[in-house]
Amino acid sequence: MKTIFSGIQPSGTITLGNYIGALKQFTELQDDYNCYFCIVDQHAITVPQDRLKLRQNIRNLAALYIAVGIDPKKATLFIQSEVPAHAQAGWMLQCVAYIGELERMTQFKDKSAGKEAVSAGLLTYPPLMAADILLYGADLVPVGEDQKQHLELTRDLAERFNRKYNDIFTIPEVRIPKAGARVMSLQDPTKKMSKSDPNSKAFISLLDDPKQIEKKIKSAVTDSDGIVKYDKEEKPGISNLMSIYSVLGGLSIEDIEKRYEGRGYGDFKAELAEVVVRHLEPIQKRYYELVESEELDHILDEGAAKANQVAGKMVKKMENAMGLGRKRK
Ligand code: ATP
Ligand code: LTN
Repeated sequence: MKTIFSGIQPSGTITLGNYIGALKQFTELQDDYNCYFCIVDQHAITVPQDRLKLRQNIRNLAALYIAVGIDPKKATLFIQSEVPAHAQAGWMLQCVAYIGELERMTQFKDKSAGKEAVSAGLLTYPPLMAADILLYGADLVPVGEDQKQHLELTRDLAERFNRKYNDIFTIPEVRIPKAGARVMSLQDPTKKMSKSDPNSKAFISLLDDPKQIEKKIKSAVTDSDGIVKYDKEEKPGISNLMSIYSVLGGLSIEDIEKRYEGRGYGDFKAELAEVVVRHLEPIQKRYYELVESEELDHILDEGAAKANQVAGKMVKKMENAMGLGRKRK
């Protein structure tokens, strides 16, 4: 069985973008792959976080992973900071990465733009991400399109390490979903929907209640011609809403165009809100059962134990390859 690794930052409430771009794919893959799904809290502290909120977000994200359908019997679910191998391997890979290539990452450029105090961690984020993936020998990494560049760098670092030290890493492939790889902001359809957007109208959280969902969809920015037609360039707002409809409502884009022919955006938006609410209802129910439960702690304890075992072995291999520490039998 091939191995999959992916991670989500506990940096806010999970959005429809995270769900369509990442979580939903995960549930479809767990039957056919040996899966590791990680709550990457060490990545989240590359930008300022409130400690109490971070703690809560970690728990919420763990509960959401399971609420959307990740089965802990099939997949390993764990918290990054509970597996020290990530920080260890991250450091070693920082020493393999070049500053120049890290400075070229668009996520670094976006997140550091205009900021006075930028943490060194924001720059060295990709080697930590590479560590996450390489520690488990992942063959495949399902992510949204925004992470493609980080995956390319991961492959470069793995190849460089294999060449320079010892051939120990599997070179991972990226897996981008066909539909919904990039869900856009509801307020600015040229920007990706992001859970750390300061304007909460820009995203739908998986935990929003029906009223909030309806409101946010109603106030989503579209054009003014009132024709429900998919055209990403000329009509990015309505096209984004149509993509969401298509993925969650199970209709093709053509079917949606036919269905709303001659009807305005009002009708379309009202029905899209219904589709989203219906899709999220069972997820939210399961989430509230889980979030404060002991069951969740058991799952995370078991996940960390399994991950520590696998990742600890790879750290030893890396240290051996680089000549760190003492020789052991
Ligand atoms: P932040 O706003 O804190 O940077 P984020 O919302 O971009 O966070 P991440 O934790 O960085 O989310 O990403 C988790 C996963 O969700 C990744 O696989 C990422 O590619 C995917 N993802 C994030 N936003 C979107 C989006 N708008 N459309 C599709 N996939 C997305
Ligand atoms: N960088 C990713 C989160 C992330 C990740 C990973 C994704 C950290 N480590 C390993 C896949 C595999 C993000 O910002 N979305």
